[in-house]
Amino acid sequence: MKAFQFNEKESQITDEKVFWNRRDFIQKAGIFVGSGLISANVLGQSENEEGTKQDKLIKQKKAQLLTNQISGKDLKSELTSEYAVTHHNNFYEFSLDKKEPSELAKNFNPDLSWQVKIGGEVEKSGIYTLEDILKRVSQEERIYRLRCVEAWSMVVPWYGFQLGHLIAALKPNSNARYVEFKTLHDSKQFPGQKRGTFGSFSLPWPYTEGLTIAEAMNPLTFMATGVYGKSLPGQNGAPLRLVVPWKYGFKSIKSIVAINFTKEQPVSTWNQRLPQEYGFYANVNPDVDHPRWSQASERRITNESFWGVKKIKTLMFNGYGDLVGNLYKGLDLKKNY
Ligand SMILES: Nc1nc2c(c(=O)[nH]1)N[C@H]1C(S)=C(S)[C@@H](COP(=O)(O)O)O[C@H]1N2
Ligand SMILES: [Mo]
Repeated sequence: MKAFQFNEKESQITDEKVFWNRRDFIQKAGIFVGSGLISANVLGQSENEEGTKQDKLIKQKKAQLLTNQISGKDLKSELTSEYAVTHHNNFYEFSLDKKEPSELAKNFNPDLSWQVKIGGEVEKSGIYTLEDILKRVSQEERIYRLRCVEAWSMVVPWYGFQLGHLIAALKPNSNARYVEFKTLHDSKQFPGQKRGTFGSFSLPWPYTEGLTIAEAMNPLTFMATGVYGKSLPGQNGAPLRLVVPWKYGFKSIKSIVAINFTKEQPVSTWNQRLPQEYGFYANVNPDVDHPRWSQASERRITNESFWGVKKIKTLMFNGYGDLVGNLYKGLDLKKNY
């Protein structure tokens, strides 16, 4: 199976550059119009050489820190073992058990012909194969913390691409306020989707998730195609799954077959199933407990002894507040859990 593609077509890269430049321009223009004046600084007159140099250094340092934080290289020493990442899973389409998905997914090996239907408020709607998608983006490794709402966590080296880069290439229109994702619905491949598999407990299939467009465009938001340098195993959401590291794990929907740009807030499967326990936002927050347990700390899984790891403090936004905190300014995070 050909898993990774580094193809970047000239025209698509240009599209993306134009998109970001335009955004920058609009943001800057917005500031100037808002304040009604252009500072001497902007005209490049007021600063002496010394100040300019220092500013540059500080800027470079900040950019460096930001890059480190996004790529997660600082987490390299905390990596959860490959065995634990691929044998302790939540994937209810296979099983409610943690260990069983790794067994039951052995024959689920989708390849680059996997289809994703792009629709809604977007210019370039249509059915794309994974191969088509990977031609429009470049892939990289990102090491992220993963915090499940059940209060266990891992540190995972994903491989994939920044979702914002794909979104820019797809060109959503101005009505697109949210992005909706759906998992494959096929009970032949996913035994958990057969009626009665879980007795009285069930989820409404297909598993559906959503983000605001700003959340989806955030540089942290990632689409994984691989883990630990290999293509994604079935149990981890092959061949394409979302990774939103500042939110509880259930937002990171697996085996995606549809991406829709919508005006209205999409359904989130767990929010639909148990609205008092699971919100749409689902930001990791040590100050807002689950109705049945505390979220103040977590069990960090490091190796094959899944349950034997001591408790560590849960961080606000799972430690990514610098990069995402501004998305929630003015929002009551207790109400919008
Ligand atoms: N389609 C689908 N996506 C899903 C789930 C699921 O059951 N079905 N489980 C979620 C939960 S609760 C978590 S914690 C993560 C787990 O990802 P991992 O098994 O790769 O660690 O996947 C999320 N994505
Ligand atoms: Mo989870």
